[in-house]
Amino acid sequence: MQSHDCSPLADFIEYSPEEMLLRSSAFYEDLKRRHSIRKFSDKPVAKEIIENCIKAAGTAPSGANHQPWQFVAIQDADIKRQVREQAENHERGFYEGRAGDEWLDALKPLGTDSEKPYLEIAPWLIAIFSEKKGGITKEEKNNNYYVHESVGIATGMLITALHNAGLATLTHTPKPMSFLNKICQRSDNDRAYMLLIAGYPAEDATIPAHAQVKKSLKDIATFL
Ligand code: IYR
Repeated sequence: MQSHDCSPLADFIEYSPEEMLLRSSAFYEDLKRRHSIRKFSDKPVAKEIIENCIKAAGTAPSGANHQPWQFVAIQDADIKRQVREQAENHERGFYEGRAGDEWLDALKPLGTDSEKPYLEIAPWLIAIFSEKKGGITKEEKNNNYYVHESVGIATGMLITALHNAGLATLTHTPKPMSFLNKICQRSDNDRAYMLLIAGYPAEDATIPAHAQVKKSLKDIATFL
């Protein structure tokens, strides 16, 4: 290996094989309770909880450790209203033709439509952006690498952190999403990646039966 500045791995915790078995199984049981919901309560969620979850997401691995992501956490009612208005505008175009029949058929069992009241009701919207140029510091404008992969991993970790904190989430990708740049005051260097809705579920929140069908281990994994 080329010489480079480094330090010993000091915070690795080695569990016994028994503990690992218990931990892996307990984590699966807990993550199994994560469901995307589309009815949120307006019950407030403290900013510090969202900050901690974003910090957790920010520990994700990334290409050359450039951390090519930006999280814009929105709780301001007026900004949420703008997001809803513009997202619904785009979604109407999508549901009224742009999607095409095959896509609309695939969405039928989820019961989605262009109405997105949760964009105003949920306490937090987190707009996730990927950065085209960047670097190890905020100021750099070098090439970023594996941007999609890196931001995807960080987003997955954010969803997991929010679930672990006790919050329900929904991933939302209005198409196109570029309207988020203006609302969130991000430059052309940023590309809107996903909008996460986070909060408490409404009392009448439901999970579509379709979303509860999970492929079995043998259908998603091969052991060689
Ligand atoms: N963005 C639209 C449509 C949509 C697309 C997929 I793929 C989904 O899994 C769910 C919805 C909407 O949010 O309604």
